[in-house]
Amino acid sequence: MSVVKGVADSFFAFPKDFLFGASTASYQIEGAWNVNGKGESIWDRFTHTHPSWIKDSENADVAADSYHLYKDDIQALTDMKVDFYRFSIAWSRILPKGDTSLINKDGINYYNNLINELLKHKIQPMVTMYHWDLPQPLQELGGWPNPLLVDYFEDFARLLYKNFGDRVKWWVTLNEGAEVAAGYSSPRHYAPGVEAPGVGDYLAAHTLLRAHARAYWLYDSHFRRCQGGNVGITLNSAWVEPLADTEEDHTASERALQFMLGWLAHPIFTEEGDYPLVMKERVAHNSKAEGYSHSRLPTFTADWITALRGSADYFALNHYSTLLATPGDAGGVPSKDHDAGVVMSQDPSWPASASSWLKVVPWGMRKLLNWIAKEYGNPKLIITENGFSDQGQLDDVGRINYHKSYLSEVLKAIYIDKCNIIGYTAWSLLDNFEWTRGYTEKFGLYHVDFSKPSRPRTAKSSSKVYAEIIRTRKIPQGDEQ
Ligand code: PNW
Repeated sequence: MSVVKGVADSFFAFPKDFLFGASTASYQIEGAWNVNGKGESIWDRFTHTHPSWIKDSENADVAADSYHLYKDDIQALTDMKVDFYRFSIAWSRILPKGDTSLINKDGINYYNNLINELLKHKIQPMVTMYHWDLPQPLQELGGWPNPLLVDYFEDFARLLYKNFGDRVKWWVTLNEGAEVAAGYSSPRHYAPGVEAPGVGDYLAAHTLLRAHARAYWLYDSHFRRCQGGNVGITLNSAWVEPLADTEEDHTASERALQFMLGWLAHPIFTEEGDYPLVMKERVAHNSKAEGYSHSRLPTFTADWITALRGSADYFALNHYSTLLATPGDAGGVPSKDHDAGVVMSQDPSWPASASSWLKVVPWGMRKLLNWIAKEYGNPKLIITENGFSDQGQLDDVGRINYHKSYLSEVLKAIYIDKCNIIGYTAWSLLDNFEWTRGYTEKFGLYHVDFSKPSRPRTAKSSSKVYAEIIRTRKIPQGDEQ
């Protein structure tokens, strides 16, 4: 094994056309929450109404102020010579009411300026259409559980293709639908904080999937021929390892992966389409036992199963950490966790980060990439997020070791396992607002001084190592001290 590791690390360079990028999301960095016509989003509402639900009672009203400082961000990207920059569009900056009755010219200008400045520096834009900041007026209609949002999202996507599609060749419709859906499951975790576990989350995901498919086929039928880009969807998953090497634990880990990743991936990336069979069976069974007249998991019509199948040009994956699985009672009744029936844990010997959920388990990356390749026919795949949190120190050895060790597993997946991986994105370019953890956990390759009104950016050691990896297409050897 150590021979294989040595070979992979020192002799294998990333393929010539492999893409390296860095990622951010609008609410986490932009600030300017109510500036120049921007409407309110569910995260503005959530942080303003429930400061106590955020670890440091903070919000992202200003954040890294990238709305005003985007040129500094692009300078950082240029210094690292990344191939692309993944950022997201604040829906409510462009459509303050969520619908097309009001188009905010300033919002269009902001993203035009950002895209043009990137291209000037030879950095490709990768645009996430939706990274969690739903316009509040659409939440007043019920938010994602309301199937009408399929139409609203399609209108939003059309506006983006029309305004930016001449220059944007990489689109991500939605970031982490499973986490978006969690906003309709438990009150304190994610906006909008609707408490309807095992019901609201399934309904939200059902709309999210159909909204994604609409945006995909809209591109395919009206824009692809002229614009020639790629449309995908970012899905997130931990790797789930059996707690013990027993048949039950193997079955539990497989089931956990289906409930976590298969939930949104199976309808899009398998030949048969639809939700994973194990999900349909278990949710139907539990729903019946709980006295529901229907399964809490909604049903797709045959037309929707067809529309969802194949609705992605590439697989976009966010991956950070690994969990251990054994069968058992989890979650309240009803809930998705209870439906999955898997008790999850982490090995206390795994190195920690500043985030309780994020343990450093590089081999989980390779196992997950292999699971995806096997389950979904080895799709073209871009890792759209992978990263490490600490307290924000400039000499961030933990982050350097994290990226080096995870990237070396990516190399093994490419060369030894023949997984079709074409790109990697570090989360994140900048220290930013880490949702309900506020500013207490830092993921940036660049430090941001949030105590200063000018929000200065400073390169951390990791940004220099990442630049070196990008320049040489190789992982430098040896552990950081
Ligand atoms: C991602 N998990 O969310 C998000 O896309 C980013 O906005 C966020 O800042 C980043 O990860 C770091 O937290 C995740 O439970 C949500 O494993 C949940 C998990 C992982 C990532």
